[in-house]
Amino acid sequence: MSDSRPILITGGAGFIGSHLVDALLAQGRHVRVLDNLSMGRLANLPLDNPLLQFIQGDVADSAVLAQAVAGCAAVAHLAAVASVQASVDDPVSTHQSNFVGTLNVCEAMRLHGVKRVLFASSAAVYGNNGEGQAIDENTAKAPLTPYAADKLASEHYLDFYRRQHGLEPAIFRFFNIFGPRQDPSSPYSGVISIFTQRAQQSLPISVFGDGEQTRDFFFVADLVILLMQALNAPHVVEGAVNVGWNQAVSLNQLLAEIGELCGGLPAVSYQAPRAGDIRHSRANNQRLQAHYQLPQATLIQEGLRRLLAQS
Ligand code: NAD
Ligand code: UD2
Repeated sequence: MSDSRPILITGGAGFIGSHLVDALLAQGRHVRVLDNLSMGRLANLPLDNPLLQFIQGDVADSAVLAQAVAGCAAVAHLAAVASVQASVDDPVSTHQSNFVGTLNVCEAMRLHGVKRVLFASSAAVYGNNGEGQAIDENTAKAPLTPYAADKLASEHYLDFYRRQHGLEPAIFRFFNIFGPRQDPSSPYSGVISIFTQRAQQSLPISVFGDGEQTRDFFFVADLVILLMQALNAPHVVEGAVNVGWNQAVSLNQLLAEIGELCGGLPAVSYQAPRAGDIRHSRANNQRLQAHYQLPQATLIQEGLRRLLAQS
């Protein structure tokens, strides 16, 4: 018999969360979204689908969270202030979302006997360590910002609840995720969302540095395949798992691909590098390969093509 208990997705109105909502609904699962709409948008959700329930609320509010978790089969905890810069500017308020929210998820799950939880951690926990090589999960942690410190502390608390209360946390350290619905509105939004939007609107593009810095870009549809596996797997992988392809793509390569797909580029100017910018970031993904069935990689050109087609 199919499971009619909902999956709770915190942050489900956002970029990654809304794609997970779509995938679960497509499988006939009941989905409950808790989002405060600080960044997420109702337009990202198929609100007319009777399998979907939307709750507008804050993960920092333990009472709201307890209600949202009640009766759920599992939780995907994706709600966070995803902007690193916002955490630098306002550590106290982002801590409420990015750490207290996680603790509230753990407590609510303990109270209601819900075991499985996916957690969206970040490559930010490594800071600058491992730069220039593929970073594995044992690389020393160096959280350089409140965002990174909150993600790392969240990981530790999830592990405490695993040992103490039998929670089943599947912790992922995302590298650079991209795809449709990523919000390009802040200067600190994902670089692909900014470059593609500006190329489509013929607005000038700024590259910070010489454009030879590299990132390990991962298409959101591929990520969702992994998250679905983690929700359904009989057992969770203990410890965090990097999510990247172990592939380096430079910003100049990105621009060349975007130019090809858009039939040209607007003016591109090279500015001073951003303070604290990491030069090269690339995931060692052996743990991911060992524990998950990786989909065929959506390579950058194909991912960009799909993103541009949906923008
Ligand atoms: P996003 O901003 O699109 O999604 C986050 C969602 O959480 C938004 O809908 C926002 O409204 C909601 N939210 C924020 N604070 C909340 C609160 N206090 N209560 C309830 N809802 C709240 O960003 P995203 O890229 O989809 O990120 C999803 C998760 O993945 C985040 O935890 C982020 O830190 C993590 N992550 C993303 C990337 C990436 O490359 N996009 C990389 C590493 C980690
Ligand atoms: C990503 C994550 C961040 C954190 C970090 C961990 C996003 C949006 N950010 O930061 O949350 O997890 O990884 O290491 O996913 N750039 C330009 N022009 C622009 C915008 C950006 O040149 O208009 C450059 C930027 O200076 C950087 C690169 O593009 O060199 C990538 O920037 P980003 O903000 O997309 O991602 P990153 O890796 O700095």
